[in-house]
Amino acid sequence: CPSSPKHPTAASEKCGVLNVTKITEHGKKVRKNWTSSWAVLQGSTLLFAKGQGGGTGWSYYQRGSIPELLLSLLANWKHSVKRRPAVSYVNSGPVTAATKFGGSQSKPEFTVDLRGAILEWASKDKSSKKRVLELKTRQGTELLIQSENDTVINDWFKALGEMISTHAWE
Ligand code: I3S
Repeated sequence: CPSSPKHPTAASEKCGVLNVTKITEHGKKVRKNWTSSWAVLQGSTLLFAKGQGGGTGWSYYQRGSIPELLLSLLANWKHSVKRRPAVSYVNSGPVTAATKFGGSQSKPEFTVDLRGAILEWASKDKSSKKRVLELKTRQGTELLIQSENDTVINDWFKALGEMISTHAWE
């Protein structure tokens, strides 16, 4: 999984930027709020990061602005050096997807349990956008996941589908 400058420690099966909105939470319809998020797929968990975009190294990278990317990486590095504890991470507890997910730099906005989830291409009545996946979890959350890029969304469809079938009976 390619790491982003903002999430250099994320080690996972797949990650990248996706547009996402919840449409149902705990079985109840919620208002759409499309946001661009850094998504990480790890095992049976799909995580979305808080605060993607707006001045992150990754957004500079996406825009192709190398000088800004380098400055941002340097700023992030200085920041993480300051915040890094003197003792290393040995015996700091189990390393889970959530703790690996950007470490001290960001917290997951929300996580999705893929066990027993249903994934399909969203019908037109769910969104006017193209390339939209609909993900329904056992917990009664429904998400729409979208990308402007065909390859990106097809790859996510495949990866999520594989994860769901792998963990379906857990
Ligand atoms: O399914 P909807 O309600 O037509 O979804 C659209 C709205 O949520 C809209 O927000 P407001 O109703 O707050 O203006 C969003 O801006 C649109 O993006 C939503 O539709 P799409 O078709 O983009 O998922």
